[in-house]
Amino acid sequence: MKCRVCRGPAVIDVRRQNANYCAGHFLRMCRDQVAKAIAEFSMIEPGERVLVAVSGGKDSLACWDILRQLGYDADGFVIGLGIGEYSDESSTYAHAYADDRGLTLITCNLRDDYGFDIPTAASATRRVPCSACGLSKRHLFDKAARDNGYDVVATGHNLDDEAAVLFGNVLHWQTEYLGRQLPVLPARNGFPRKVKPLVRLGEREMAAYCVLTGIDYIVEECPMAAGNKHLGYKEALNQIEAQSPGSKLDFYFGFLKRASGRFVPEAEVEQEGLGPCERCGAPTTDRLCAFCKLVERASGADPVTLRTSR
Ligand code: Q46
Ligand code: ZN
Ligand code: ZN
Repeated sequence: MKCRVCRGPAVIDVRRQNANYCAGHFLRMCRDQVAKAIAEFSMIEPGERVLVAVSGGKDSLACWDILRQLGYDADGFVIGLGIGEYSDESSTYAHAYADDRGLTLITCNLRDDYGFDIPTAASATRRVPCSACGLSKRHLFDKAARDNGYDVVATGHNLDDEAAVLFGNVLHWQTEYLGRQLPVLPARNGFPRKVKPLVRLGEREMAAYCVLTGIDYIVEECPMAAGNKHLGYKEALNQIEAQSPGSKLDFYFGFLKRASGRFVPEAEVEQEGLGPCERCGAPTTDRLCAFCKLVERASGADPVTLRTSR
């Protein structure tokens, strides 16, 4: 196996590109792909301040690392979700990455700051944990960016994530989601732009990026993800990709190029009639936003202890 660029010994193959790379050229390819995505979708302008939503996993830490390598002014933000040992351990990795490099990591803790955690929220709302979790994360990322003067929030969603979400949305024809499934969501109502700089890179490449650059990350998956549909969609797409490398990239980028615009009007209808939440100012169609309603319901509930098999 020889590196596509220098013909030296390769350490990784990227089947989608039909190419092998040595460590140095692999890392350069990752940075180039992020730079390409940023330019292609006008994600970040020079001089803008970026807040990276960090979980302690490979994708968000690699995203933060690559943005800094590319010269962006990027700080991190981590939320203590209260998902048992998993959350404690993930936060430790996020802090270690920031401390080792002298970087700024803003923190927030659901239990300390809002009086609930994800297992308790899931039980109080009788909905799947990822629903309360995703809602809380989106709200708190926005708030942290707004409170601290960041222009852009970057998340570590990679090509595998985006292709799987698209697959789920197409399978059920969730057209209002399809209109919003873009690598960039523009700023609105005083909230920052949201960007996904890793959309051109896969999960396996992000793991390799971390290993090759010595970034320690939490390898375990969130215990509350077990059985969620997203994982099933990822597996299905992995099977297709194994038989036909490049399918995920074609699926997602083909959608962006040829179809996503058709669904934008439906997503815009959703945005109409938004006013500020009475309590926190976040955009909502109701008196209180979904996060403030969640805080009301979950903070009064008895704490649920997470049982894990670990
Ligand atoms: S942390 Fe939260 Fe994820 Fe765990 S509960 Fe679901 S959304 S799976 S990225
Ligand atoms: Zn090389
Ligand atoms: Zn609110």
